[in-house]
Amino acid sequence: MKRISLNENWQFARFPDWDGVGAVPSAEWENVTLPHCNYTDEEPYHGLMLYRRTVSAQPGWRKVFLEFDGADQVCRVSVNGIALGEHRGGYSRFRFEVPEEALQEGELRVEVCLDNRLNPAVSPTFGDFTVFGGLYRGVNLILTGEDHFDYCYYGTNGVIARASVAKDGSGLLDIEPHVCTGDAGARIEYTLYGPDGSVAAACTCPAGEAVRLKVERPALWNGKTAVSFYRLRAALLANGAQADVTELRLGFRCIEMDAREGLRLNGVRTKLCGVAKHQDRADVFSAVTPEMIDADFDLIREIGANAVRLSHYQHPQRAYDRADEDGLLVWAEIPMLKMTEDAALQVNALEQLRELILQNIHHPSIFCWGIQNEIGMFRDAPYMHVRCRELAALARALDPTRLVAAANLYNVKFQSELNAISDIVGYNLYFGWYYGEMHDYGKFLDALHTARPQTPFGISEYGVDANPALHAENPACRDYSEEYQALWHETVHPIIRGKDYLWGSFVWNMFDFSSDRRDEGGVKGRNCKGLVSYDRTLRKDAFYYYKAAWSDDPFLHICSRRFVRRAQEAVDVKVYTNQPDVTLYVGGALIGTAKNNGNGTVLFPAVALVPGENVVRAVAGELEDSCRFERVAEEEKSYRLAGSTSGPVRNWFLSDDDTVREGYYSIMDSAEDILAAARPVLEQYVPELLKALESDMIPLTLQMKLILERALADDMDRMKQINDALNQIKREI
Ligand code: GCB
Repeated sequence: MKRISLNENWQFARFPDWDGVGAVPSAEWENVTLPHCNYTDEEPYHGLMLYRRTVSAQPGWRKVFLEFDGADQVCRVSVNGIALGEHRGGYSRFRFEVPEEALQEGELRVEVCLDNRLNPAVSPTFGDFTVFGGLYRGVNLILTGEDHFDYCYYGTNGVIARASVAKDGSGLLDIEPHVCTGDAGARIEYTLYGPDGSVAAACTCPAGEAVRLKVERPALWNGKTAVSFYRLRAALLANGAQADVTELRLGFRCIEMDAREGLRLNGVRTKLCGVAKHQDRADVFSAVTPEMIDADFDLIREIGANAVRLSHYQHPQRAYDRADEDGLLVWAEIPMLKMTEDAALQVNALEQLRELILQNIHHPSIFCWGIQNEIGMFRDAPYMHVRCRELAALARALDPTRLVAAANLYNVKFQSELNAISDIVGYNLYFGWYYGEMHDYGKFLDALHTARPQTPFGISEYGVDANPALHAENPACRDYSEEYQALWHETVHPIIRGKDYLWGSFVWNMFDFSSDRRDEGGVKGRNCKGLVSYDRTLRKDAFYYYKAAWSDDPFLHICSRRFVRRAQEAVDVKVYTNQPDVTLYVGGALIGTAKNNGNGTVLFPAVALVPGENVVRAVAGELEDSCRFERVAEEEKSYRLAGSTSGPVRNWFLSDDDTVREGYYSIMDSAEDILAAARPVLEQYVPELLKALESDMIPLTLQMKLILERALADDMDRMKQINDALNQIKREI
């Protein structure tokens, strides 16, 4: 097999509808190089796109395939006017064979039509991330002879290799080959090379047969402790010659999960200290290069995480490769975020799950396949349970060696079926941001574990937004300040760390990411829960909190360094570090030496500032960090979110006791219950919101109070009127 990049010399145009494909005016064609993403923040395009280029076919070419590493999201391909096929789903690899008659014409006119409009039959149909569109992962040409591995088998290399460790410690490699050959006697020669390059196992078998290779005492892929790789080479022997060769890098390791003790990697208890990531970043959006992916993983290595949730869809191969190399355990998943009753959507979800698993099954880093994220946001209905069981069954059938995972949001009832289908469950928890207080984690997690002691739970997401231009001396919920994010993680992480029954957690999110539906915290189109900025140039303070908790690389970092202009006479100076103590100087004068509190933090309370410039210097042995604060007469307005009513959590206008009337509805009920019992109240007071609720724009399982707080901002009078009206409607007993 030979691969040739086709990334150069494309033309790109938007067009109005499928019938208008041939009618794009020539002035509207733009020359582009792949990977290409057509999205901009100013113009988030959701529509039809066309890419075209020509390729001159060489006389010796026998079998030719077009390879797409991801095309967002419904993609139709034709060559010389002959339709090759359609692929649905923006994140997996797929290939189409170029037909003989096109090859004979000598010139291949390749046309790729893409549609990234919301499509009820293609996942995702909802989500807090942008569906960018485009040929954003490049295109290749694959050339083979007449006999070859089946490169069109769900985008794989035609060799599916499942590695596992048997009870006696030996490594088992179950190989399922898929070939295209006219030779009934074709055979495959398998050679498995060990980490040192020597042959660990080998055999030659009929090409249609599944095979098991055994390695007596394999060197294990052991996460961050050590990674060992094996290389499988499969050579197809057909018609008396070596017809095709394909290779896979893989590893042997054993993952076990226990509801009381969490995860074991190769028999050793390993708590996952993870971060989640989306694929996109500033300027290029989804069209990231391998170098950019590497830079992201360098930051994940720097922070010291041992796991990564590659959310909420299949990522490019480079990401899984890096996770393999860095010893990170990966939660891999399909983009299933809203499960409607549309049967075609389920067909597509199953297809995307099959592609995810078959294309990535050889990566030792992947420990689970995620089948859904927060589908309980909209409802928790029996048809969803049936479909999740179908997805879980497919994952288990394709890959009996891995766990099936699901991520639920906090209001999924503990005894819900949604907690009973997968092997492990993660809760996405946002106490102290969307609801509740940051200290609520402990209570919630213990109650969850007590209610379902048999289910292995982890935290699949937790985090809060921070805009690093915003600052607060007294940080408070939803002020979007860098300080609140840091304080929040400092508070929440030790609670999570202290729960031995949790298999682990993933910070939401390692990086800010694009979400074209958002406009908050002073930044449009972004989710700012990242520990690192969208352009990757800025590590927020919370990044260093985790670095102190997870990394052994000695460092220290003075917090709030962007909070330069200070109106206070004295300020608390906080240093994040993994060193035992830190000495602080301000303007050259020694302030003192203080101890690490065991949570990565050294605090110097009430450090006096002189008017004007104050150079702050923190020292721990050889390590040093410095920044400058400027004492000013008045508070710097730009540090606060425009229009915010300053700091503290928005206070509710009534206590819960005044809101709830025994035996009657109130805003403390779920939107679902209120819609069923008191729709006219919503129609009278909030008709727009009612529309949004009825068109599935807002999760119905959320408490009405939370929804109203967001929808009505500070219009407490209207909220009170609604509550009063609900208080008149009696509950059916
Ligand atoms: C979630 C979702 C994730 C969002 C996140 C948030 O629970 O799973 O996709 O981005 O919350 O920031 O609200």
